[in-house]
Amino acid sequence: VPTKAWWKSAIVYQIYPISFFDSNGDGIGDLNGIHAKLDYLKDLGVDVLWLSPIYDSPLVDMGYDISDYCSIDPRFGTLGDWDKLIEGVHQRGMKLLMDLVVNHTSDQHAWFIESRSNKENPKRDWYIWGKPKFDAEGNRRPPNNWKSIFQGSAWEYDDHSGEYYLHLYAPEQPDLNWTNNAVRDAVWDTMRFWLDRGCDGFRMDTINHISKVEGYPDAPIVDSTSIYQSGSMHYINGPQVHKYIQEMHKRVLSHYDIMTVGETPFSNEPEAVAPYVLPRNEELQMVFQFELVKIDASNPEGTTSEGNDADSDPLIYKPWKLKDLKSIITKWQQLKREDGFWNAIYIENHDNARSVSRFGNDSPQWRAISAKLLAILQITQSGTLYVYQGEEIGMKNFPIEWGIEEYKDLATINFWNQALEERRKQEGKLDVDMSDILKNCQRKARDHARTPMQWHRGPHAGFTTGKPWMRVNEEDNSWNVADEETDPSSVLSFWKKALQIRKSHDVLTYGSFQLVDPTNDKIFAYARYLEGLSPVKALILLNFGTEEAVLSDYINVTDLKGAKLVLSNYVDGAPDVWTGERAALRGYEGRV
Ligand code: TEU
Ligand code: CA
Repeated sequence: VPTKAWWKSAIVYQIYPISFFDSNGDGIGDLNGIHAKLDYLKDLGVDVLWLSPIYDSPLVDMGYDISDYCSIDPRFGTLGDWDKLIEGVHQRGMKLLMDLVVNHTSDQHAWFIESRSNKENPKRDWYIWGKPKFDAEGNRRPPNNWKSIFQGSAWEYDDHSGEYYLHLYAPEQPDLNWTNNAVRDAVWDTMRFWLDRGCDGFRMDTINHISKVEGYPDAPIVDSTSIYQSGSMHYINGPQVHKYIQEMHKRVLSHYDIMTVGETPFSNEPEAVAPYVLPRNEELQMVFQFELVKIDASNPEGTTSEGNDADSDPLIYKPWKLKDLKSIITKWQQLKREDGFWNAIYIENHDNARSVSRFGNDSPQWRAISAKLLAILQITQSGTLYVYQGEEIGMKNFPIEWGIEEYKDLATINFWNQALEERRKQEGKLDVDMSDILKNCQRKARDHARTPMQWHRGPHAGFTTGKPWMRVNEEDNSWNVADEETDPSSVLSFWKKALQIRKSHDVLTYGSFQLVDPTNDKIFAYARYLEGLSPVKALILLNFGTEEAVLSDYINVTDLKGAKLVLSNYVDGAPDVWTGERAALRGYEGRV
């Protein structure tokens, strides 16, 4: 049985501040807006808030491009507002995590401005600079062939010094050089700044990218249609990464009672992921692995990977199979439990489309029921649970009718522009059909998670009294907090109840996990066990389709008869289906 800890049983709620609540009518969510909703969050059953970045930023990548780690962007508020917020959070017995984005800074950060000012500047080596190469025809080429995760080369040429700098993400997000001791010291200082001010921990952005293979070797050519190739094998879980995180732990983390969660994209190998988390390594408490949220990402042609790494294009849709969802969840639930591995449970965040649209069914008939099914899926897994803003009210993707102009994310816009350019070149005309690309955006774009929170009926769903920075998805219908709060059968009411059930049954957080009826391709069924003086067993049955589905014979239905139904997403929770020979579940029915 895993040891207990406050950060293990905590319910974390991710806030995407710009779209949460606008307190002053400028169309941008802000810190005072979060403060105004603390009672709502407390009432929902949340213990910890994680704020996506609110630091000074040009917002090229919506705050994941930071120009000053120790100040608040004026659009979000002031340091004084932050102090007031943390006080309000602590008064209510909650905690607050900040987003630590230190693989890269903004190109507007003072460190980078100095670094690029000239080759002799002491900060030159704080970033990763490389000399140009020249091809046979004498054309200038970047130092290697790595592709940026946001399209194009991962290197940007700097005219002034005649060198390139590395940016794994956008050109406005230059990568810090972690081999430089002064860089690491500056990061530790930044962390202490927030911890000493009262912050309760960090979510660490792309923390498995911070160490690159020495010499920045070329990536193998896998995609013959492109000059730039995924260099992920040279920077994901790189050679020094554990040394750096252990240093962070020793110098900073170990001095505070805090919570830590690393983001580790494009890495699904237990042998590569577990070391960040295993307590004996003294690094992080848990990580966000990407295997489940990449389940519907396709690969560019010619690659052999399974759609789970940096080679896959997250914007091209590939249908997912329940079989894969079952095996991915089972794999992580069972991973190295005896060694203390601990999971972070999530299916939504600001980088993914809405879960009810991806894993459930967002048609009017099934939306509420399937959103509740996904709540059950999450509250019955072992690990620390993360709920994303709007998930608790069943927010869905915005409609296919919205044109590309409603999409604001640079990843979406780059994806669109690249396809547009290629097609125009290929077809030799400006007016090309982009409907399939728009369809992919409608399913997969990060934008769907970023529309303003829907608070109540009325203009812009109560998010702002001004003009929202991004269009509100559902302006005037009943999918909003106020309506759902008064409706006992709403998705919101269900989440509240479900979170209480998780909190009052340790087996759900700490129990072991056993897949049941493994070959059933309609139902995801599993059992959870907690040993101890009075052992507890929970059985979870989830039907992922609209049709009635039946459990395989070998499940002992008589065994179920003595069981107590603790949670169901159907109002008439305990019908006679259980008295029959075989247990049947109605469309999207879920039971604990
Ligand atoms: O995300 C890391 C990550 O790999 C993402 O690129 C993700 O898979 C991407 O959305 C695919 O399009 C983190 C942040 O969560 C994300 O918002 C940032 O854009 C990114 O880092 C760069 O800081
Ligand atoms: Ca505002």
